[in-house]
Amino acid sequence: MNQNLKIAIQKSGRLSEDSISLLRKCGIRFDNGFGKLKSVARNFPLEIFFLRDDDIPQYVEDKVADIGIVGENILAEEKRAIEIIKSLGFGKCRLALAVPKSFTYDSIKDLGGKKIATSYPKILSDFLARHSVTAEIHTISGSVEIAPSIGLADAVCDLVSSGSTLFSNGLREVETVMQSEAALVARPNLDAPQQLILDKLTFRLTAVKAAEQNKYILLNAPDRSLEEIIKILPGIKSPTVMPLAEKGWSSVHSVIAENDFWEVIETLKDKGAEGILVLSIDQMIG
Ligand code: PRT
Ligand code: ZN
Repeated sequence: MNQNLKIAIQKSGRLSEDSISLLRKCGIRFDNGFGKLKSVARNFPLEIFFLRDDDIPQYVEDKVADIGIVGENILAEEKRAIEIIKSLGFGKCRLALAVPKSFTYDSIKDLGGKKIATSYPKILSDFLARHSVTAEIHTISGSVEIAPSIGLADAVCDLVSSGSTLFSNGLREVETVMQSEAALVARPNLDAPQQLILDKLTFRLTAVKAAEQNKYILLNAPDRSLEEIIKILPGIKSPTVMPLAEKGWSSVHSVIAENDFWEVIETLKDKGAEGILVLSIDQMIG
């Protein structure tokens, strides 16, 4: 019996590179999907299937794959019997409503009776219903942004990341329908061996993700401000403090959150810290 866990990831598109690199950061070695449907990892019981993103939820539900990496936008539209295990922090975008610049838009009520082009008809119709707006939804599978200029629709509901596609098509974003990012999904009730492999994989993913959100910091501090500096750098348990050969100075090692990073550095400098080194962390195990 095949005891591997099967994961479906996007073959070629916006999620491919990040999905592959995330698995690699988890220490899993495999050939990428260039021209291939499937690859077997060399050092972890995982088979990787390279598929179109839209097909991934169905493949997971139908047991062709056990788990997958796919955008939450697709999961929300498809509503398959699969579970979200973990959001992965890449492929971030939003599904948004946009109107031509000439459209006078004050509130969502202005979309009542209008034609809206989208590839996400279910999410959009739920959203409109929640706001008690009735509009005509026109489902198209690609190039949604050109629909208003060719007279196919009055407004669009499409994925946006930088906003430049909307801008260059003369459209203005007016409502956020949903926020999305890539997520790890799984079929419910996996067999015990597959569940065990999934647990190992999520343990590694959690360590990689935690590491990405933190930095390792080393600095020299004058002993007179050591107490204050330690307060700014709580670390995982508490910072490591070691005396330097030069009297009156200590070396402090700690972990800081990527988010507060620059602010923390500035405060540390104000307190007299010197020789500050900041390093990336590969894995962080709680
Ligand atoms: O071939 P396959 O079916 O696998 O790929 P695809 O072409 O359907 O999907 P792909 O690779 O474009 O997107 C895969 C997933 O990436 C989506 O399901 C989202 O979860 C996520 N994602 C993140 C995005 C974007 N950002 C994004 N900006 N998906 C699409 N876009 C498109 C959007 O539709 C619009 O055309 O990019 C354009 C807008 O980008 P900005 O930067 O100009 O705003
Ligand atoms: Zn697709």
